[in-house]
Amino acid sequence: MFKHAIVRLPGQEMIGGISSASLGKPDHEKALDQHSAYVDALRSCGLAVQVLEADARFPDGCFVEDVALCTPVCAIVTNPGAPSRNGEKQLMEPVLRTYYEQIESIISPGTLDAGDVMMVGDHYYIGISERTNPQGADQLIRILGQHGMSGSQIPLHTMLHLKSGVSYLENKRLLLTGEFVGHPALAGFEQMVVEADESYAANSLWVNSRVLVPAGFPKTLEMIKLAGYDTMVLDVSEFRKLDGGLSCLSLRF
Ligand code: CIR
Repeated sequence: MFKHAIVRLPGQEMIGGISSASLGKPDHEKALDQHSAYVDALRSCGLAVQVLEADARFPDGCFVEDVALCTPVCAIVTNPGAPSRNGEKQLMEPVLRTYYEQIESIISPGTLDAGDVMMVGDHYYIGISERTNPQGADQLIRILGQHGMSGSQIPLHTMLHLKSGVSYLENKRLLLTGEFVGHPALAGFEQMVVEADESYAANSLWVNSRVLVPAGFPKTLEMIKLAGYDTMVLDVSEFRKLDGGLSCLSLRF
């Protein structure tokens, strides 16, 4: 169960965030409303949510998930792979120190975005992507090993981040799409396949027995409900315009 979450408000500068989505520029006012509903949803799942202020230097700063991996025993500050985002790690480290005694770091030439890291109990799957290189993943696996946890690598071919296409819904179940369907590294799980026309909804988020699902994906929502989960639908359209989704908007631990 998660007790805490950290989020960062989207600033006006988000309109200059990195995007490959071709969905237009995000509307900042709308993004603030969606973010506020997201924070309320996390609180309704029992989390104490710390809301950080936006920092004008970082248009993508609201996607806090990428800058740290928060495990039950230590936090690992990442070394984000996009140059415009790399400095976000310096903002997060002092915040993490208020929760964790043990803080580790990924260092250059290793790069790692924690959107590429999926926690399954004490094992962590690490996507090798445009943002996360093998050195970064190796460092993370070494750090996890030092703290009694483990990790393994999954090379990505089309997805931005590992969790853009696969989410762990606990109970040995994965919600996945595209290149992850039938992937041998994920063979030990029950696979709930998200259809290609709803692939964005593969980034749904398990939080303390509830699953947060992005608005606009009825087939995926129905599948998650049918599997017995309590669901909550949230509109994150403005973050989708920047390739972000439900998981990217918080650190949960
Ligand atoms: C980026 O390209 O870094 C941001 N525009 C979106 C980050 C989304 N984060 C995630 O999937 N974990």
